[in-house]
Amino acid sequence: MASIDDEIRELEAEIKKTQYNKATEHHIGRLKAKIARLEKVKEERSRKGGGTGFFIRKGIYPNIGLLGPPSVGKSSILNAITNAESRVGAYDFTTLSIVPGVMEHKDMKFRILDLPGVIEGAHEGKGRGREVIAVLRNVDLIVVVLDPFKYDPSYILRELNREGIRINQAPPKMSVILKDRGGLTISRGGKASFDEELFESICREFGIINADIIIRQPMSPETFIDGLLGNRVYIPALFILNKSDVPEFKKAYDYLTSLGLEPVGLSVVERRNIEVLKEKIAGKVRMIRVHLVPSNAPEDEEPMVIREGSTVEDVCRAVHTEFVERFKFATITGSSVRFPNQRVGLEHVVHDGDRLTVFLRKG
Ligand SMILES: Nc1nc2c(ncn2[C@@H]2O[C@H](COP(=O)(O)OP(=O)(O)O)[C@@H](O)[C@H]2O)c(=O)[nH]1
Ligand SMILES: [Mg+2]
Repeated sequence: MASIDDEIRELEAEIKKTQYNKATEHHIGRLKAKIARLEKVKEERSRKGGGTGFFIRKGIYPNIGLLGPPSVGKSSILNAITNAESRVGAYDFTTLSIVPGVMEHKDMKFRILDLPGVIEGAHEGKGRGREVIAVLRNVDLIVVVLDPFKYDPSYILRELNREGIRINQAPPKMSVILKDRGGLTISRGGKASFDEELFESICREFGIINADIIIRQPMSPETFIDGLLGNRVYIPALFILNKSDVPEFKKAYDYLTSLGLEPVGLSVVERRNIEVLKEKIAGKVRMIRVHLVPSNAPEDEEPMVIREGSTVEDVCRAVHTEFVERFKFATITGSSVRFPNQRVGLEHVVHDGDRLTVFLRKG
């Protein structure tokens, strides 16, 4: 019996040999839907098998993953932008060695993750690439590191894509309501434009026969499939071209620029553009400010600058683990709650400008 990978490879080969034109557009769209469905089956199976098991606790610092081929300078970059004491054995990724470090910039802190190099063919199980890429599903920014000797980003972009990671892209503007009966309607809202017949056959490919779907933007079949599957993650990315001190740099830089990737040129050995890199990283991550207000003193201190999406638990843990262990409840005044001093639990997600007071059990 052909494995799922074989089937996917066959479908991909068929897409490759089919000329793209008006007449074959539908055929290609359906082949892509078939591939997406097989990828989904594969993913569900591997999840049942326990998955890869690497997992990043999100915390209050944004997580930044350094991704790239081996020996382009990822570890050198980690050393250049983080302080040495922040890199010592911070946490345990057991078999996959990921070295974390903390980068400070202005009043913000970022957790930088130096990941093992990814080689071509990772998705088919070469190296530990698949696991490395899977870790990236949980980061706040992907920094793709290349150098003038390995500057072709295409396989890395392909690996990200196959793991369901969409970079520098917004989630599709569409909604899907599944129903028990009534058939399929795909309607337009706002600036929508799409191929209705093709989208219907993509739905059939996924077994969706009763649903109301509303599309609110001009949409390609790929984006439509992403929206139907709903398990894609949308993460910003930054492209670095390291080793600007070597003569081969310019050609590689021009090439990446021609792809529209806006690379940041860098030389770690000559310490060129290190501050620019920090600035760019900080600029790509969404941060919020939260004020911790002690219950017995109304005036607030310097706000904490933390990653968007942090919870009360993340904030408490950052102050002291006791704050989590002895946590009774917290009160918040701000946009994350409906009324001032509303009581919230550890799982509550805080917003920019929130004023937070934590109440602890007597220890
Ligand atoms: N010429 C040049 N070499 C560099 C630069 N940064 C790192 N290297 C060298 O590239 C090699 C690989 O670096 P490393 O940080 O271990 O790469 P990693 O495998 O991506 O972590 C080492 O020999 C570094 O000294 C740079 O800016 N310029
Ligand atoms: Mg390294």
